[in-house]
Amino acid sequence: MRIDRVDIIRVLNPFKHPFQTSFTKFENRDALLVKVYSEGLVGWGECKAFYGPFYNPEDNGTVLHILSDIIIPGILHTEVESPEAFMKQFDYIKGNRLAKAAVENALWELMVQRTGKSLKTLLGGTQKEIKVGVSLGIEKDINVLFKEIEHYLELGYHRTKIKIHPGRDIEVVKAIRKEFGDITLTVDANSAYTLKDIDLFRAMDEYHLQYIEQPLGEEDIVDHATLQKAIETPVCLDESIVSYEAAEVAIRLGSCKVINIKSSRCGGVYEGKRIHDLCVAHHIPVWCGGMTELGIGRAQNVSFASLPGFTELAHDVAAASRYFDEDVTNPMVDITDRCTIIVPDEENGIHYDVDEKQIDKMEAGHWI
Ligand code: OSB
Ligand code: MG
Repeated sequence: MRIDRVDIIRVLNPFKHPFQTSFTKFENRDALLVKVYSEGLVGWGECKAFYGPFYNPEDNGTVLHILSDIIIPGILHTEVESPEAFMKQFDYIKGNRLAKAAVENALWELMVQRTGKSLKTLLGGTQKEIKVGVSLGIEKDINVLFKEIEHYLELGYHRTKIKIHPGRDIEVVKAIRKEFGDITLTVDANSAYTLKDIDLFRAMDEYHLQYIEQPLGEEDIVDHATLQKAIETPVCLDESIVSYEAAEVAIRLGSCKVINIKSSRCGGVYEGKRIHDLCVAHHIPVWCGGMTELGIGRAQNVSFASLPGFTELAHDVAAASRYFDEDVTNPMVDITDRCTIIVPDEENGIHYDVDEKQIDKMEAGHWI
């Protein structure tokens, strides 16, 4: 693929309801989109970074630098054979995987257009539809949280995940169990605890959570192994799984029993698939995580989650309307009455076209 031109477009899409986590409160999805022009075709990639480095060490500012000063000059007016070749070319860049993934994702879109095959087919996806779960932010008033849980249970979401932080954890879990009984429930701590809290996590065993997501430090793999050995509930690593190597070490040390793969955090779909394959080989259940994506990233996550290992656990790939009134694809990603999302492929003919009018409306910056 000859790369003729690459644009970076910053868009702002307001959340319907602010999303509160232990690390920040999101009011807008502030995202960089990458538009890659190649031989008459256009491939879009959505960068998953946020406006500040409070979840990933990268943010929109660092991504803009890596893309405009290093990656784009490295590919412009050259031939890039494939996403894999792109990853090999930029292997010398340490970290900065969200930046790499934004372009890598756009290259997959170009491959889809060049071959006429769906991303599902190109990746070796096998599933027709994927199961959807919901991730609920921290609410000050537990009755507001209860209303949210009730709403998504009524819609049929396959798993309820709540965000926790110190002082707002086991009591909330206990109250949810009392109110909603035996629902499929998980908690996400986004690294808000340390091994000093081991007794708290022991006590949580009583509530039979499906898993506890990222209880300890975002760079930690060793303490999570100590924690996992001390509790019954499966630990699910999210932030810590930044690469194939990290996943390999986590599996070897027994740091978790479940992995949340966010392919972009690992450099893109190509790396994400390698991690998926590793987990399948080691019988580690996986699910596809989300970062409140806009439609471009959301649709790619749906295709990624059609890989054969993603069967048991529900994904943080919700309907776009879970977060937004409007989105950058046409149609917006939506759920079925079974609370699944159909994976676009050649057979069903479903695809999510990029809606450039919406992008123009949401545009907050443009770099060529
Ligand atoms: O930890 O999984 C996370 C959102 C932003 C950053 C990190 C996380 C999340 C979510 C929401 O939990 C996932 C989604 O629905 O996209
Ligand atoms: Mg998480």
